Parts: sequence; structure tokens; C-alpha cells
Amino acid sequence: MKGSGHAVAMRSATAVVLAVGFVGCNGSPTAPSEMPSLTVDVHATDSGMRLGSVLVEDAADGARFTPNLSGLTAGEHGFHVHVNPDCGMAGQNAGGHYDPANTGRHEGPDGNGHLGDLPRLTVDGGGRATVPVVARRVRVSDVVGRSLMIHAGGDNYADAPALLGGGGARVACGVVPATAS
Ligand SMILES: [Cu+2]
Ligand SMILES: [Zn+2]
Repeated sequence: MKGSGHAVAMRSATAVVLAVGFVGCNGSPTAPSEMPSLTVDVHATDSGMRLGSVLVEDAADGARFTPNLSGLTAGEHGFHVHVNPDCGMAGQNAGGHYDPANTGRHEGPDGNGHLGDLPRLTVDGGGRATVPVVARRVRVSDVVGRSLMIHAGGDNYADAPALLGGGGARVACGVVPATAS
């Protein structure tokens, strides 16, 4: 009798903990759904056509960039945070890779160079990009008021043999809103 009563009490305590946990998921300001996020509309730099958007969110392991884009060429594309919130002049107005520490080096998302060096975007055979990438050194607060750039070619995360990962032309660009929600 004594033993079974103890077991009932344990189960009740577990139920209370679960109930509190459930309330916490809906009400806590630290719940993942309430972490900073923003949506960036992306346009082709030549035609100005809207290609879709990229959702940027703070995650436990960095900033997660979730693309919902179409009209790109299949394969891998260099993807970076550029300094200026301006996609004009075929993307040139966006300036260089965001580099708040003035490293002057393109080393990719796991290096110690430009903070704006994001993981490559992957585009499928239908021209769509939907696979999220996570940049572990970046937070949403680093991206606000800047721009996201997608290049024609890939990115070898180095300045050699070509500078800035060798991705070439700036084919798609999005101005990041000045505030996260
Ligand atoms: Cu770039
Ligand atoms: Zn770079």
C-alpha cells in the first residue's frame, strides 16, 4: 500500500511538471517561436523580378536562413550578407561583404573572416531554393538594415584562386528590413 501510494504521488508530480512546461511553451518570452526573425524579399538584379523570400531566424546554433526562391540556376550559389541595404546598380550598391571586424578576408561561414559569409545556397533542378542554411557566427541583429546577395556561381570560402569565393555576378538581392519582429 505504502509503495503504490508513493508511485501515485510521483505520477501526479510528473503531470504537474508537464502542465507547467506546456504553459511555458505558450507564454515564455524565450520560446523559440518568439526569437527574433525577419523576412527578406529577393529580386533578380537584372530584371527586378521578385524571386521569393528568405526567412531569417535566430536559432540555438546561429542564424537560420530559410529560402523560398525560384527562378535561379541549378547548383550551388555564393550567399552573403552585404553591407548596404541597397540592391541597385545590378547589386553593386550593396557594397562588400559585411565585415564589422575589418578582417578583409573571405573565409566562409566557419572561418574568421567576413561575418557576412553565409553557407552556400543550393538550388534544385527546377530552379528552386528551399533548403535552410545555418550561419553559426551570425544573429538576426547582424543582418538588420543590410542586404542578402546571391551570386551566379558557387563559393569556395576563400579568396583564391578568385576573390570572395569566386561566385562572380550578383544575380539576386534582397534589402533586409531595418527592424526584426
Ligand atoms: Cu556576396
Ligand atoms: Zn566574404
